[in-house]
Amino acid sequence: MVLDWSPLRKLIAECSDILVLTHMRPDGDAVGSCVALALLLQEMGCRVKIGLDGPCPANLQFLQPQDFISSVSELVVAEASGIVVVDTGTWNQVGTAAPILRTPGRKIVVIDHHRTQDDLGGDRILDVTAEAAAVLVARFYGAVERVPSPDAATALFVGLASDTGWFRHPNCVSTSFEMAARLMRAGANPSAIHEKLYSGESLARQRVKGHILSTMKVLADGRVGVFKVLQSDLARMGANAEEALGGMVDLPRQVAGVRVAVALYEHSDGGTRASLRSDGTVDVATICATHGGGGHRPAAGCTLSVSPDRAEEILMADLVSVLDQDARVTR
Ligand SMILES: [Mn+2]
Repeated sequence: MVLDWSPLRKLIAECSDILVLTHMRPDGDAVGSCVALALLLQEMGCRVKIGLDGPCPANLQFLQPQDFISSVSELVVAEASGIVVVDTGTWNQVGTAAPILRTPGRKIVVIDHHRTQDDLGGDRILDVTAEAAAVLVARFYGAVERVPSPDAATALFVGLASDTGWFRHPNCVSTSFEMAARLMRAGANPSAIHEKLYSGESLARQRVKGHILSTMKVLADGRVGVFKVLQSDLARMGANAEEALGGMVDLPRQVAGVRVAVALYEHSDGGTRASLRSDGTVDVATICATHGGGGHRPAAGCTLSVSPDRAEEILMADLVSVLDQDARVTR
């Protein structure tokens, strides 16, 4: 898909101070894309800050340079005349950055690959076929004829590898490997990156994994794997929600026959954060959209203001209806 980069070029030309924002609970693609874009904008002569909703996850802090990154609440926002939002395009994902986006007089550009989009008040550079936001940032490097520095190549690789599940999810395409090869030539070291991202896991995280594996259920004739993590579980295991839960939703899909994985996390306010993954045949984004969430066909999420037990009933009803319809069509 050919993208028109002119809104971003215009923003760079007009704004000397740029703020880069992304979604809440930032993952590898969010932080990697932000860092790679910030490095490029700096190279192009802009002053840049990255604003995260909350702290940068510990395993992504190696992406540095840390002085780019602050939490949104600490930012002196008045200085930034331009804002680039990366890896999301919806109000419910920008978290504490929403008031900044609503402040009049800012130029805003959204760079995203999610299907669910709101009007954030600016221009949108969107490619829903891209496997990661990092793919789009890498294409912008190409559009301005610059090669990523080793730090930027590392950040882009983290984004690409994170959103493709290290090149094994259905969104991984031949050009994902071509991009990976280019990034390696530019200085990214996959083996070192994998080590930094995934080794050094806390004991609490291993305990959460053990809890999930020993309590998950397989429902709907073996087609859906579900697990729940309650606040009391986290307290018992000494685990912090942000760091202990990332990536766990993939676990039920490792069971033979499971086409959809559902992870249900109890919020401290009693509501439930649901994260869904499918093998690509089931469109979980549409299901999540009916509950105010969204995402991609094989990976989406939503928040329900009910208990995890009730959320399970609601989502299972949705999924069984889609899976049964699907079974009738293919039969
Ligand atoms: Mn992404």
